Amino acid sequence: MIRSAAVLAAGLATLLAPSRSEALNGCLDADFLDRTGRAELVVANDDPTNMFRYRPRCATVSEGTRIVFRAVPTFGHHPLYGGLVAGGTATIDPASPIGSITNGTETVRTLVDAGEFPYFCDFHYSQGMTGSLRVVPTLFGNGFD
Ligand SMILES: [Cu+2]
Repeated sequence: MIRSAAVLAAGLATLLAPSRSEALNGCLDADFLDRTGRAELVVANDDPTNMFRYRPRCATVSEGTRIVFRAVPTFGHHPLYGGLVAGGTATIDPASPIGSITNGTETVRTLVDAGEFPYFCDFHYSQGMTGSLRVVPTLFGNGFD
């Protein structure tokens, strides 16, 4: 009994732990805010002291969370793309569920599948306007996972 509980715990730890340990878009493991178990998360560059910073920059959410991306003043000023910034080069990931958001002030993306999905502002990524969202499975949720 104890043994099977330990195996289960190890299995859960493996399931919950990100498979990559390197920081994507400057998001170290310790930077990720736990926003699991919520229906919605707002990501916005609404810090009045630094408009080139997403809040939250790095967050962990559950599968199926609605991500509300909000731009100040608009995404025309801060075009957002799903993709990776590494070595000073930004690369759009065409498979990212975040996709591209280049106009308007608000867009919703529902992150259905588990994984890590980095994103960046195409104009200001070199100034640190980058972030990453980790999506983890919903355990004991609707029974369909
Ligand atoms: Cu920007």
